[in-house]
Amino acid sequence: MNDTIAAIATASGVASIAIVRISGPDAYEIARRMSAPKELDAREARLSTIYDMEGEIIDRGILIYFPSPRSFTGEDIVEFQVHGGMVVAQRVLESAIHFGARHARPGEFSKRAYLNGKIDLSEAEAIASLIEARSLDAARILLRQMRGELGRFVERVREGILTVRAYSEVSIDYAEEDIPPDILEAIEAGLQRLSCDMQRVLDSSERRRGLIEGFRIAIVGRPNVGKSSLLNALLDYERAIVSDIAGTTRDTIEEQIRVGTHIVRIVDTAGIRDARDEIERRGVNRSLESIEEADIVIALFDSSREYDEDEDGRILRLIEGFEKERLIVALNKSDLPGRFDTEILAPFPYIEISAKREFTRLMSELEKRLDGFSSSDELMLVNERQMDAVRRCAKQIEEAREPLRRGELEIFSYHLAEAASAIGEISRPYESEEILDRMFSEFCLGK
Ligand SMILES: Nc1nc2c(ncn2[C@@H]2O[C@H](COP(=O)(O)OP(=O)(O)OP(=O)(O)O)[C@@H](O)[C@H]2O)c(=O)[nH]1
Ligand SMILES: [Mg+2]
Repeated sequence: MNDTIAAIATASGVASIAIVRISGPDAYEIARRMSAPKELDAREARLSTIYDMEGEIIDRGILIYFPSPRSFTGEDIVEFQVHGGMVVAQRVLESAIHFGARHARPGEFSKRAYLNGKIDLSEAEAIASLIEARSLDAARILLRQMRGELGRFVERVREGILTVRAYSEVSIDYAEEDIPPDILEAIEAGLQRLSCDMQRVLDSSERRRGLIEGFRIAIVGRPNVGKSSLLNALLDYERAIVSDIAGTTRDTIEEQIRVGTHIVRIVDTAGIRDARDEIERRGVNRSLESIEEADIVIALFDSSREYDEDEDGRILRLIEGFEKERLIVALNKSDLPGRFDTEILAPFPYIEISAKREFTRLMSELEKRLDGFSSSDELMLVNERQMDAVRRCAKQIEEAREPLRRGELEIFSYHLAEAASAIGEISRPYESEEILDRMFSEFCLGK
C-alpha cells in the first residue's frame, strides 16, 4: 500500500463536472505539480489552474486536499473537480500517472479504507450496494449500514454467543449430565433468542432483496388478454408487438420502469396455453419460470371474453396459494362490454383496468406492494456473502444444542466458537489477501 493510486470517480459520459481522485503518500506532491498554489490547505476547496505533464493548461478546477488520516482511505487524498466530459478528466488522470501515481483497480480506494481501519467490511459493502440501489428505501437502509448498523448487530450476536459460552464454562466444573437445570434453561433460552434473531434478519433480507437488485414484476395470463398492451402502456411506448392473434408474444420481454420511488423490472410473458409448436412450448416454459422468479405477479384476465376453464382456469390454479402481497389480479379491457364471469375471481381481490385507456389503479396497487416490501425497519443483509455468514452461524448454534443436551460441553463450546467466528466474518473476515481482492474487485472503478 505504499504506492499512490488514481482514478476517475465519476461516470463516463457528458456531465458538467468530473472528479479525479488520487490517494497515497505522493498524492499531495502530484497535485502540487499539476496546479498553481504553492500549498493546499486541509479540507479547503481551492480554485486553481490545472496543468498537464507537459506544463500545458488543461482546465480551471477545484482541488481539495484531505490529509491522512482524516480521509476516506485514511491516506493523503487530493480530489480534482474538473469540467465534465471525459477528455479533461482523462488528461488529469494521465498526468497524475505521469507524475508517479498508478491506475487504481476497481474498489481499491474502499479496500484501502478497510485495511486502514476506516470502515469495516459491511460498511464497504453498503457503499458498493448504494451505488447500485434501485430504490430510495434501499438507499436509506444502506446509509444506516454505512454508519455501522450491521457491524453493531454482529457485535450483539457475538456477545450473545460468548455469554452463553460463559454459562457453559461455569458448568464444566459440574459432573457430566449434571448441569443444574436453571443454568441449562438459561443457555437454551439464550440459544433460542439468537436463532430467532438471525432467522428474522435472514427472512426479511430475503424478502427485500429486490430493494437493491430491483424488484421483478411478471405479467401473466392466457394469450390475448392484453399483457403486451399493458407492458407498452406502462412503458409509454410500443415496446412489444401487440395483435389480436393469440400467441403473439413468444418469448419473455424485460424492461425497467419507475414506480413511485422504486426502479423495477417488468416482464411481459408469452400467453400460457397448450403450446401449438416447439417454440411456443419453450416460451410458455419461460412464462412459468417468470412466475417463480417474480416478486410480484400481475395475473391478467380479459373481461370481454367468457371465462375459459382450460386457459383462464390454468392461470387461477397457478396463482392459487400465492401470498397476497405478491399477487395482483386484474381484469383487463374494461372499456369493452363485459362477458367474463367475475364470480370466478371472487377468491381474489381484483381490479378492473384497460391497458388502452385507464390503468392508474394498477400503478397505485403496484406502488403499495413495493412500499410494503420496504416498510420494515429491520436490519438488512445486502449480499450473498453476508447471508452466508449468518446462515453458517445459525447452523453452528443449531448444532450446539444436541451436545448440550448430552452434557458434552466441550463439543458444545466448539460449535459456539465456530458460530462466533462465522458471524464475525461479516465485518472483519479474512486475512487472505486473495479473497479480499476478489471481493473489492466487484466494486466500481474509482470507489
Ligand atoms: N379494447 C381493448 N383492447 C385491448 C386492451 N388491451 C389489449 N387489447 C387488445 O387485445 C389484443 C391482444 O393484445 P396483446 O397485448 O397482444 O395480448 P397478449 O396478452 O400480449 O397476447 P399474447 O402475446 O398472444 O399472449 C390486441 O388486439 C389489443 O389491441 C384494452 O384494454 N382494451
Ligand atoms: Mg403479448
